[in-house]
Amino acid sequence: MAFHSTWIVLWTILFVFSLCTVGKGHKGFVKFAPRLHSTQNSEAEEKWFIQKLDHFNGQDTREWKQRYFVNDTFAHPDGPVFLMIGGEGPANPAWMDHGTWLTYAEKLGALCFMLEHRFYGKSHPTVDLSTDGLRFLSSRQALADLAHFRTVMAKAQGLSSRKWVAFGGSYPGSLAAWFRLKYPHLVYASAATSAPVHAQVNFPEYLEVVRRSLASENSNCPLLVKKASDTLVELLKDPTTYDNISKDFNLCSKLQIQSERDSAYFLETLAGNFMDVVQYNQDNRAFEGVIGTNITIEVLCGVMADASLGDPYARYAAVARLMMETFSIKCLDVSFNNYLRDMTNTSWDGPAAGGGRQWVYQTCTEFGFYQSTDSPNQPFAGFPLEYHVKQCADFYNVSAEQLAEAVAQTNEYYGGYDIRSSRIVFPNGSIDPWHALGITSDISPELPAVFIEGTAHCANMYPARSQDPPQLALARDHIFLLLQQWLQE
Ligand SMILES: *[C@@H]1O[C@H](CO)[C@@H](O)[C@H](O)[C@H]1NC(C)=O
Ligand SMILES: *[C@@H]1O[C@H](CO)[C@@H](O)[C@H](O)[C@H]1NC(C)=O
Ligand SMILES: *[C@@H]1O[C@H](CO)[C@@H](O)[C@H](O)[C@H]1NC(C)=O
Ligand SMILES: *[C@@H]1O[C@H](CO)[C@@H](O)[C@H](O)[C@H]1NC(C)=O
Ligand SMILES: *[C@@H]1O[C@H](CO)[C@@H](O)[C@H](O)[C@H]1NC(C)=O
Ligand SMILES: CC(=O)N[C@H]1CO[C@H](CO)[C@@H](O)[C@@H]1O
Repeated sequence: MAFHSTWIVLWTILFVFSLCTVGKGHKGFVKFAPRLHSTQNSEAEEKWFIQKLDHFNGQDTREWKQRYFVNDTFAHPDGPVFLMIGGEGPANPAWMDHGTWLTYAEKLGALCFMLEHRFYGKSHPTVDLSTDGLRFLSSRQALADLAHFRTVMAKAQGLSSRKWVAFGGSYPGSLAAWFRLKYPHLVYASAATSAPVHAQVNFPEYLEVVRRSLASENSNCPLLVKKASDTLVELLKDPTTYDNISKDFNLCSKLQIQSERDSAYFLETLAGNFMDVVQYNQDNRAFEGVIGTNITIEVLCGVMADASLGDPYARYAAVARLMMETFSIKCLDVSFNNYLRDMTNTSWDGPAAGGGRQWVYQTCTEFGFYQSTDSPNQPFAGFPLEYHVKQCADFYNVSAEQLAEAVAQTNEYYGGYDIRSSRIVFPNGSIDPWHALGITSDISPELPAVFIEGTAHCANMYPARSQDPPQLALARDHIFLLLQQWLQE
């Protein structure tokens, strides 16, 4: 199977087993991130909640069905209610029988719900993904969905006097914090893991953290990556090298560079190998049906340091081939035009309907978060901010000015780093590139941060295992103690 047709499937399945996924809007990353090998059996049954299409227009009475899951195994009549918030991909039922939140639920006697985010997975508010319909896709509508779900469920099941606690990792981590911020009467406390609460159009810090995380493995590693990337940028200026490049990186068809976006897309795809691996380094994600979890920073930096493979450029190509092998991808499609075609397909069966089209829309209309190469303190090259911003116009007719305005409004609405609330805990991992937009030191005793040295994106949410570093186990305990203490107040 050629990479491209695989990729179409991959877009769709990528998110199936992910909860903690911000960053998968990144295309190169998306191509390699899918690590799904089997469908997990979960006992949790799909349930459906009648939801409003537009919470902010009383005249609009349209409704749709939102998917959710329940686990009442540990529910105690006086216990709290836990609500896991779905994010930018299908809600994965594997979280209904795995994950640290369930160990908390067991100790605290909690009833557990997970609500899928509108426009992702099977929760389809509109007939398709046309840009016109996507105006109902926003974090504000998603929070109002949560509020309505909380209100109706509490009434229907007699849970109004219980303390509700929200959980989420990554973008849903931000939603967990904002749910508590905007609806304090409905949610008593929140655990907002690896939450990028500050919206920012340009996010060059992401690759700076990738650099630091690679260096923490091998101080030479970022330099080798930089040499390789710089060599490739030079080669791209000379079309006579394209045959060789196509062979080295196992491209599906001969490389064609007609515009800057073609080279940007190619370079970003290759950088995506490293971004993906750093973001999820050693996270215990196998229960989600994820494969390739044995590809770590250590493995990639090992390849980059292996002189027997040739110069750094040749080693960089070896990394790309290793990733393709790991994810059973026959060849790499780096055509920007194919990407454009897929991202503008508005069908629910389309190649980007697994979440790519929706999430990039949210970045264009709310968050930015573009992982550009604009910082000098990182090893990659060739995909500047403009390349990302232009996609907002190409995919959704959103201009650079509209994007900047929307991102400013997001911070105005939620407060960014200056969030004012209480009983929200913000765990962060030191090697997770997303921590740069998160809360990394205590705002107040009521808004504590929990620092986890040496862990990646959302590490504390995954199931515990014996080889976890002690600081990760301590962080899980710390979060539990905070929740327990708050619930006793
Ligand atoms: C609820 O979680 C427990 C603990 O992981 C698990 O044994 C049980 O199967 C789960 N129930 C459902 C309905 O998912
Ligand atoms: C392509 O690679 C071959 C050997 O692998 C080398 O001899 C040749 O000079 C390269 N061609 C170009 C245009 O760089
Ligand atoms: C990762 O695991 C797979 C399957 O177990 C194995 O085939 C592959 O060689 C491993 N890769 C590395 C780099 O350890
Ligand atoms: C969108 O994707 C679907 C499913 O892959 C396909 O059948 C359809 O032809 C595509 N639409 C366009 C306009 O390309
Ligand atoms: C794009 O947006 C502008 C206004 O922002 C509007 O005038 C124009 O008609 C839109 N184009 C399309 C194709 O929707
Ligand atoms: C990497 C990082 O930003 N870590 C921070 C997480 O939060 C703690 C506070 O608990 C900070 O001290 C760390 O610097």
